[in-house]
Amino acid sequence: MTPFLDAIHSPADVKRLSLSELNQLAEEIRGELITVLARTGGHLGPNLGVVELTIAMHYVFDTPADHFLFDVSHQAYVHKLLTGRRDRFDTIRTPGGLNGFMLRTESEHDCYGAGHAGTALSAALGMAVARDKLGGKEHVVALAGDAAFTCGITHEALNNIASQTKRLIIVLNDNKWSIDKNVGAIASYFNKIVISPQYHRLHELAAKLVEKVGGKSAAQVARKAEGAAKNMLWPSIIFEEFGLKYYGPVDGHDIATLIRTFQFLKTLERPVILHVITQKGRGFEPAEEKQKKFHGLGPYDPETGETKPTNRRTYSEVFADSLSKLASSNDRVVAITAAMPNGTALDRFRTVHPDKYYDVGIAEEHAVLFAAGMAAKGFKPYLAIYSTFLQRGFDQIVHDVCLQNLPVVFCMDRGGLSGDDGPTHHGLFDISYLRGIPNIVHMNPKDEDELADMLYTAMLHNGPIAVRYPRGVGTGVPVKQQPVVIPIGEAELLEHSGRDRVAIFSLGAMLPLAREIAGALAREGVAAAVINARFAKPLDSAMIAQYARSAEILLTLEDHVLAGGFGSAVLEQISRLGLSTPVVRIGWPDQFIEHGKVDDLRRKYGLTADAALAQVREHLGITVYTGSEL
Ligand SMILES: Cc1ncc(C[n+]2csc(CCOP(=O)(O)OP(=O)(O)O)c2C)c(N)n1
Repeated sequence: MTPFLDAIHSPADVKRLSLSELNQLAEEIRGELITVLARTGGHLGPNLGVVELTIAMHYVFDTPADHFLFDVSHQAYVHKLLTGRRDRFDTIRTPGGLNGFMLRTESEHDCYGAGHAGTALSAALGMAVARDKLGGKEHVVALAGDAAFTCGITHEALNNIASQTKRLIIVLNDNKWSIDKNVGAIASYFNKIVISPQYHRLHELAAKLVEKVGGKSAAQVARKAEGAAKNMLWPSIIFEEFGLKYYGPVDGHDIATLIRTFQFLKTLERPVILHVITQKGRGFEPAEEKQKKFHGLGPYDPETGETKPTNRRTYSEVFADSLSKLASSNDRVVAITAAMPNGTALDRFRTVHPDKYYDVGIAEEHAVLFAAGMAAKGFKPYLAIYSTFLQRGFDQIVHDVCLQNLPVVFCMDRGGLSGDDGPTHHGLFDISYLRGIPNIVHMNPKDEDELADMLYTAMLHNGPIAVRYPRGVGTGVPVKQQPVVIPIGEAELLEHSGRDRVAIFSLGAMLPLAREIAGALAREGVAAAVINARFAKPLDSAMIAQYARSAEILLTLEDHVLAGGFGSAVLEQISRLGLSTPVVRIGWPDQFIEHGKVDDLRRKYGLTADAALAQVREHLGITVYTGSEL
């Protein structure tokens, strides 16, 4: 039974509720999050932590006139529930359903989309300055987690805010957690504030105030508390040095305090930061106990929080275990993550080699430079960053690693379509953005065993090198005890007949699709060679030349955008050879791909055997009779 949540069709409905009803609403939202996400998966812990905070924000401010920007926006589910999307909430992260992040096209209440960390403050400042220029009165509120303050851009924004606007509200949602424990000096600093004796004194004052006005409506509380709020809150220094007024820390689960605080902050004519303390996973015991697991996960049991165990190792796990072995035999091998020990599986490496493991925070640019520095001193840094997040380190890859030809290994997890997370997380651009840079090598393993070989190859390679592997489990092939070196730029010829009319160049984990296509062609009497291309750079020029001369058509397969991708590289090579062999390229089109199930999206966008076969047959002039023509 969710009577209060059922009655919320827009933020205006939130404003009609009394304090006790708002608290009841919070409980109903918690129940909704726990039951719906048990089926769909999603960011349960972060959202359970911001239930009261989001309710209070919608109670005090008026979106869409006022603007809320959520950093990463993985914690915006409550916002979605309060802004007219409750009826579709059970579709979240499912094909055709609500996106798991803020999306400008999804609602007028989503003024700014996100999925990557550290963007909220800068974008909010831009909106505030635009408002000031246009003479607007609306409020701009940016909510960012404590880990977002490990991002360089957050600090670049802080440096800029006070000189640009007088009205901007920043909410620091401090739950001590990134996905793993938050790391670094900023995390320790926030912790110092929270455990200071003043903080406890402030909380006693806050509690007394609530007691005094108990029984009155939240609106009355807010008005009465306006003056008192000033005394309740305690200034701290670091943000003040940036010219922002600091308030807090306040209890992020106390709706009354949050409401009166926002009412007060709203009246100020200066940029402010409110430090709010929340508990990640609040109200669901398994999530309170295992913050890391419940940050973001697939379906689970809504009673126990149990998830189905997988019996195969993921690519990430094979990566981490293989790297652990390499580090055991080589003192120079170190592993670096930008706040993703869990997602990249480097937490397994950390257990074996704590002294060779570095978590630098959500700071990808810094991570690349940090790796460059270590490489310049003779170390072999393996930098594990999702393909999509490495986009942020582009200049550092060009200017620092590749220009200086430093032996950094870029381990790009989630290379390819990421599925449920959607366009902010698909790793579909790294071949395009890397292959134009001199000195770099770009490798793509066909399976887990080849991933181990490539990591070994990278260890022996004296220059920048990248290896890209997909999300999730692989084919389940056994990984050899001792990896072997793969000659740089050498493709692997897997199936051939000497009379192949088609040559299928398959990149990475597209190999099963290549074999399926070859099998279908064989049944139609067309011989096809299957080549595991392995390298997007350097290409195996000899293999391409051989088949461009002997076959009637080349087919390239990649889990990457076609523009500037592997197939494009093959075309360039054929052009260099002065040949005109047709190349059918299968990959993602020139548009952002929505969230959904990988297989569904592959069908929709033509990354299937049928779609490839149709194009190949057309080139070969083959007509397939299905019987329906008769
Ligand atoms: C550039 C970038 N790197 C890494 C991530 C992966 N990531 C998603 S949420 C998150 C932690 C966010 O922590 P915090 O901002 O404190 O919010 P919380 O989940 O604790 O509420 C990370 C590292 C990302 N979204 N963007």
